[in-house]
Amino acid sequence: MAFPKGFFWGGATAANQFEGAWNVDGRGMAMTDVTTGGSVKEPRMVTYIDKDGNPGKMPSFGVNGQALPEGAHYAVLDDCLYPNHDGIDFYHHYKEDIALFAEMGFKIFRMSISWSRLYPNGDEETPNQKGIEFYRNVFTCLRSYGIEPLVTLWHFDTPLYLEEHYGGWKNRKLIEFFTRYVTTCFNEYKGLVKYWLTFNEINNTIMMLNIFGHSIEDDQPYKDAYQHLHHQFVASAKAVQIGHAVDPENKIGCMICGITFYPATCDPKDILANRHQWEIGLYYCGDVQCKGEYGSYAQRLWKEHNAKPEMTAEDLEDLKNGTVDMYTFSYYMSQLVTTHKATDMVSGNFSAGARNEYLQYSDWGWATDPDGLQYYLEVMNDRYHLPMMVVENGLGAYDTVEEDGSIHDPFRIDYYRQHIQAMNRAIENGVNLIGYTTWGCIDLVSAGTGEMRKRYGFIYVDKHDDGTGTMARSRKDSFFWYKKVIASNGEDLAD
Ligand code: BGP
Repeated sequence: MAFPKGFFWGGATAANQFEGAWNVDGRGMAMTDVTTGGSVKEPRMVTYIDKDGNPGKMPSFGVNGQALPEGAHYAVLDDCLYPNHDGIDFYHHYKEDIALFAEMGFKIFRMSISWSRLYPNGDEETPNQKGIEFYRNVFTCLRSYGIEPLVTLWHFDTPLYLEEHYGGWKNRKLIEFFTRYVTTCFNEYKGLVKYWLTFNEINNTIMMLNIFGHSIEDDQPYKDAYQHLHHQFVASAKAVQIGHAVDPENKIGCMICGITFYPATCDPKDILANRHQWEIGLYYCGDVQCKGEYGSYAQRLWKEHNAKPEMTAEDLEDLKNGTVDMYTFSYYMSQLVTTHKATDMVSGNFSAGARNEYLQYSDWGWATDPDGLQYYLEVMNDRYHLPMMVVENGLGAYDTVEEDGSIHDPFRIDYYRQHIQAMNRAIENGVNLIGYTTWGCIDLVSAGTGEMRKRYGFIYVDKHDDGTGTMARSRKDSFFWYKKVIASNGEDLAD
């Protein structure tokens, strides 16, 4: 096998999906705290109190702040269940969980810092010491096992206060607040954390907008998305500069939601549409973060929606000086792009387009496509010439606990085997891949649907969608399998 010595095998999580303790030790709220559970058919709902004091709900569109009805404010309602409130309570189980990761042999563990645990409203001058302490304890615990922390600074969790009172990332002020927050992180965790990611799946804002629902004629969501992204690009570039200044050892990456798009037919119009989908969905963000400037096609994209994102000369300077050290991405599926009317459509959470007859789809409508991972790795390796990490990949599936407590998940093992083989081929073809952190290495709350039963973990957590469960942890068959994979540096993929 081609995996280099020192390859970072591990797993990935996000604060809002697994920490729980949503209102403990001074933590402020994030959007996920006012978002209910859903399913593959039912959207998650964001809850609020309207201007007349009546409770209300609106479908949650993706991960970023959304406009409330005039005069309303976000609120936790008594009769709703909010799965992210408890997550899997990593906050109180971190020692046990990290011991299990160590038992599997993890070299790296991806987690995120909850911004509102450090800055509850987001615009304070000084951080919440209890939040700082919690992450210091977690990082110290990881290090005691020789596990390298890989820390995402923003994983869909802008403090709710900033969403409500500042309008979220459309507002330039957020750059300043984010900069203050990350400066605290880099200073406080100097020597404990070396690997950082700025914004998780930064491209979702524009890619999902383009794939789903919004009428192409309606310019406003696009204008907002481009402005929002520009602010995040500048914030990310500033974070990179600060991170390097605090500790030149820091390696800071971008994080892109990687979907491999294919043209559905050989009609040249489909080939072109597919190319444009890569531009708006994948390159738009990757180019700014890796190359330090907007791609030439950005002018065309903005023009299509009469967008003129406001930016200063200093911003452009910042983008140049804040390019990332590594390209990281999530990979779950490929999708088809076509200009023709497709009759057989995929519908799932966060997946869409025409169905690919050569692929199998998960119960949540995601196409399993390991070749797509190889393709993606090879394209992005050529484009950016940076070290790469696959920082999310996995299969959300139902698990059954047998009477004796065992959990047999051969489908998950098979999925990982195929994707590891695909990474192996990419490395043989020259891709500079340095790490792999599987998504939801321990079961956690789904971002898309808010479900617990969409499970990804090697470690099962006894927590259910109705809020019940003991939170007990147990090892699935895949736990023992992944342990062998890591011990053999990817050589031994047998059952
Ligand atoms: C990515 C997110 C993760 C994670 C994953 C799986 O988009 O970065 O937070 O949740 O997708 O998605 P889901 O939880 O919807 O199955």
